[in-house]
Amino acid sequence: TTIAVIGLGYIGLPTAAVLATHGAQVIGVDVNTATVEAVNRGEVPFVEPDLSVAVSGAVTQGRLKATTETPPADVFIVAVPTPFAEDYSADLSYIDAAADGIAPQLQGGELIILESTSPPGATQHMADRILAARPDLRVGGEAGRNQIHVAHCPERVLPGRVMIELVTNDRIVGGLTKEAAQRAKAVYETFCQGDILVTDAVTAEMAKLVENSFRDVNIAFANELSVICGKLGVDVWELIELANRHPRVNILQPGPGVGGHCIAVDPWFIVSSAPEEARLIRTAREVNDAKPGLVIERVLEKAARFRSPRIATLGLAFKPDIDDLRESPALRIVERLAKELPDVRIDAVEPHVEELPRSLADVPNVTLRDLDSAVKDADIVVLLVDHTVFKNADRRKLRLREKVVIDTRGVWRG
Ligand code: SAJ
Repeated sequence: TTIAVIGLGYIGLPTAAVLATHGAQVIGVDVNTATVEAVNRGEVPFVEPDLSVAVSGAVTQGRLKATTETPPADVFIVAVPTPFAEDYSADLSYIDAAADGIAPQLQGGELIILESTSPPGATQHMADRILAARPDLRVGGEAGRNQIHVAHCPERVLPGRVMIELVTNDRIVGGLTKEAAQRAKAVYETFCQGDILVTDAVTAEMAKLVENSFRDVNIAFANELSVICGKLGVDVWELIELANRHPRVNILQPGPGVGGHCIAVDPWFIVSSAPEEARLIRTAREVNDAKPGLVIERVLEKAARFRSPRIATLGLAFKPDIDDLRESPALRIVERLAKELPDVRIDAVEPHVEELPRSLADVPNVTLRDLDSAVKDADIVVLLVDHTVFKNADRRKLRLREKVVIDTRGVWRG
């Protein structure tokens, strides 16, 4: 079988590599020529444990190659970004571009799988777009040469564990037709050890969005508790620890906001497709999005007590022990603090990166420094990410008692 994987990003490239390692002939397609060239050299343009070995192995064996033009194939897997537009609806332009590339290559009989996280109806939308370009083809109906098969199979892997979770997670496969779902199931069975659960396309689209909304709503509950506790003078982390001793209570951890490219985005796809009904999901998003602003207010309040304060901010990543700064509340907080306090020196500590991201690189009052020296010089220490190195730091040596400490993750309690 020849499989074309459209989009060689965080999901497409690992999927292409895993398919190739399990016997398929895989052609990766990406608009970015630098990505295509890197893959053809057997290299990976981003950090993901164990991915490099898989890609270089597949390329050396001649099972994986990359190109900028969509080739003919038996199976097409679309793994392109679906960002949200300004009105919070999904921007389907990358899916449209992928469909436009696939349409002219079809001969009938192919299977097209959408893997990108999508709003309800996107799989049907992609099929409609292909059929508009190819009125000689059809989806469903009697079996025949001019029939194509379209399915949705959302990815659910956790960044940092992609190569493991691709193989071990259960997968949901939703077909526009039953036959499409069965064919897609057969593709994933070649490498997936988890259960493959078959449904229709819209249910599969919703399943992915609902998983991430579930987490978002639960984090919002913890974040709202932290604001209430701030007002009442209660230690929110102690409160949660105690409440979680109840056998049916499991509250998540509050923090400076919710980051990443999934949990902070996907709930909006549900809200924009049912704006009147999705009240709790919308409010949870708003609660979580308000959190960085509340942290900033607290820092400004403390800073006003000093004549010329110096601030150390700990962490820029969107979650612990990774180098991923995309949609990171910590990064946003540092950017805004630097703007609000142009005369204050801010020392940003992020042990997982070697240089400041572009948005901070030219900001004159922000410097990337190591933990010890940044804290030593600081009047105010703001902990934004619960990296293990911060948790394990020797607090006495850092003389934290002499500083104003704002610990948004509760790692330095007690
Ligand atoms: N967070 C908290 N408190 C918590 C847990 C998380 O504030 O108790 C914050 C984190 O700091 C981070 C954000 O939430 O800023 C999201 O982190 P995460 O670890 O919950 O999730 P992601 O974004 O890395 O990956 C999620 C996963 N989805 C679920 O767990 C339901 C993953 O399985 C999905 O594949 C991924 O989204 C995706 O691609 O959709």
